[in-house]
Amino acid sequence: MNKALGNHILVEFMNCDPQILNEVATIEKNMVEGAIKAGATVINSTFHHFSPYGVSGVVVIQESHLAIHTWPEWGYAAVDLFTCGEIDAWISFDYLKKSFKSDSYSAIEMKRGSVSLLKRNDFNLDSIRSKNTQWQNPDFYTRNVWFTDKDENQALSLRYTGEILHDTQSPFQRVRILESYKYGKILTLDNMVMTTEKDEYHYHEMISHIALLSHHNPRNILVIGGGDGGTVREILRHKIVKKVTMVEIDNEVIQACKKHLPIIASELNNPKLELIVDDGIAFVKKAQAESYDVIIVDGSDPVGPAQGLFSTEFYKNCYKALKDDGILVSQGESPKFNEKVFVELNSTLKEIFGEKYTKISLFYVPTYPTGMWSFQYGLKNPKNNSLLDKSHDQNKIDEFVAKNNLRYYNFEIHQASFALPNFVKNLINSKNS
Ligand code: SPD
Repeated sequence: MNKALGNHILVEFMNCDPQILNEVATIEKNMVEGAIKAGATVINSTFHHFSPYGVSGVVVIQESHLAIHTWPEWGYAAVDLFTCGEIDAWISFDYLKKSFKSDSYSAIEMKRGSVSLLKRNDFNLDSIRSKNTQWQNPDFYTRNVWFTDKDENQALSLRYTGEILHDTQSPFQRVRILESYKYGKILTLDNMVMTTEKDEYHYHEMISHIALLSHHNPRNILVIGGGDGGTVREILRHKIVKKVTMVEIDNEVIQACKKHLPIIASELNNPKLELIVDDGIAFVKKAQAESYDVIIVDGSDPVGPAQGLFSTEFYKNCYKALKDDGILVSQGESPKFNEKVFVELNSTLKEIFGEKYTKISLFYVPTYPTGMWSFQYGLKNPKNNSLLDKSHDQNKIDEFVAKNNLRYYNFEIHQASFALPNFVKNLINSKNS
């Protein structure tokens, strides 16, 4: 028989379980176990999930590689099992077929590197051997499992351990907590990054303190969304605040964050907080007119349960529920990642609050796609607050920042965040022309 260096099995797994094909951590585990069962030595694994669907990954083994690309929406996985030596890749094949619950498949087996067609080179083995002795095969393999938050053209990837600390499908969305290497634990909703332990303060300080330190007397605050608790934690640093009402639709988010992100969720049991698990859109619709000094919309992106948080009707109801000198702050999306929603929200707020009383502030979140994010403001009436006239009391802000050891927000950032790059000005103005 013609001798070959390697054996390559190209597999089409069809009618697989679509859920499994969309689970990057499960697929990585199955591929690594499939390799080990065949007797291979695993060196390294690199796996990515693509939002919303699909996983790609490779397990490098001492005896070549196993690779996979999945299309969960088609129940399909393309798998390459490339081995050399005595490894029987059909063992991996059987294991993966069972793991992915595939009920139909096709496979082609090819010999790679036909020895009769190749010419062997002679190396100076002595020099190679002396280098080889310096390399030691690690006792453990290196895992490269990546979480990716993306649209069809750009992405943000975070490497995580492959362990999923929490994973539930609530009636509204998939709630997961992953352990990343660089940013600690990450809360993801429907495969989008919501917050991480290491950079959450960028978002939570900015969503709260600009409005609360601009308003002359912020006593009664309403938060829509914000289930992780970070926004409430920041609001409650302001001793002047008497009451915070938070309306979060998804109890799963609250419970997962209380358990796994206790620093972010640390004030969710504060007696000044009334925590209502309900639909924030319906809540604002029924809210009494002129009742809140500040309304903060800490929603997720406009897919799934947060879609209504970007509607004109919702903001009209917020306007009504604000006191005469009230301020609305909304998670405003990114002018580089979701231009359309960013512009639409801005024009909705302009329509309701008036162009002069609508503002945008920009800030940076390393774990959101593009890193550039915004909060958008609506002022019912410019009186009694310094958001428009920039008459902020620097001493009061400096004192507050120092007392609370804030890590992102400060006096200069407060002012500078309203300075918009020209491309952003053009974006929001093009909608009006
Ligand atoms: N793509 C991220 C949008 C941010 C949504 N809110 C984050 C919640 C933090 N409390």
